[in-house]
Amino acid sequence: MGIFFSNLFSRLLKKKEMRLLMVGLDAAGKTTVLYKLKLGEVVTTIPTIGFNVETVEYKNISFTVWDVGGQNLIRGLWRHYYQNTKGLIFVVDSSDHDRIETAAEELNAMLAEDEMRDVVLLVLANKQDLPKAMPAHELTDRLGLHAQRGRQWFVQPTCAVQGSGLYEGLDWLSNELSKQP
Ligand code: G3D
Ligand code: MG
Repeated sequence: MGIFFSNLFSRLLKKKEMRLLMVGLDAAGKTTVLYKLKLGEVVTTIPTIGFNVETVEYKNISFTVWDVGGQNLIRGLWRHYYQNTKGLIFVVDSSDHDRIETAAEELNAMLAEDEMRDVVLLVLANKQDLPKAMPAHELTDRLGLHAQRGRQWFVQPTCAVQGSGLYEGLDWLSNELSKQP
């Protein structure tokens, strides 16, 4: 799996630096995705209480990962990570009907930030293996993605524990980012 993803990102290695953020509610599957990619050592840091950041550096590409949801007080601290972000990966637990609205609010609040204006959005519709998983088209609706005019976005169904869909999603993202000047 590691080599698979390394090859995938080779297009982006021509760029000077590439910062990708991966966020989503807790238990969406972000850490699982990060480990599945096997790009390198996952480093966990806690910049402040309750704000846990995982990072993986792969050549000139950095992945920065944290949980969003219900932490209005620390939202301001996230801005530090927005700078130079080219791609946002939003991971959602497709089977979590109770929290899909919260997920939508968090996603839209982040996309409304000035620094995120030109960011390309990949949504990983994770946990598709679970019986009550919402399909991609329903998540697209519930997340309000059609209102994202002028932004490149894509919803990829995934099952992070099996690794399925991750390649396809990241291939799309890498392709979009390599088109950018
Ligand atoms: P987070 O980093 O977004 O908080 P994690 O989420 O990666 O820690 O995943 C939370 C739980 O969801 C984990 O279960 C993990 O194994 C599970 N999970 C992740 N992706 C999938 C998936 O695609 N399908 C299913 N069925 N489960 C998934 P545990 O039991 O370890 O808490
Ligand atoms: Mg995690």
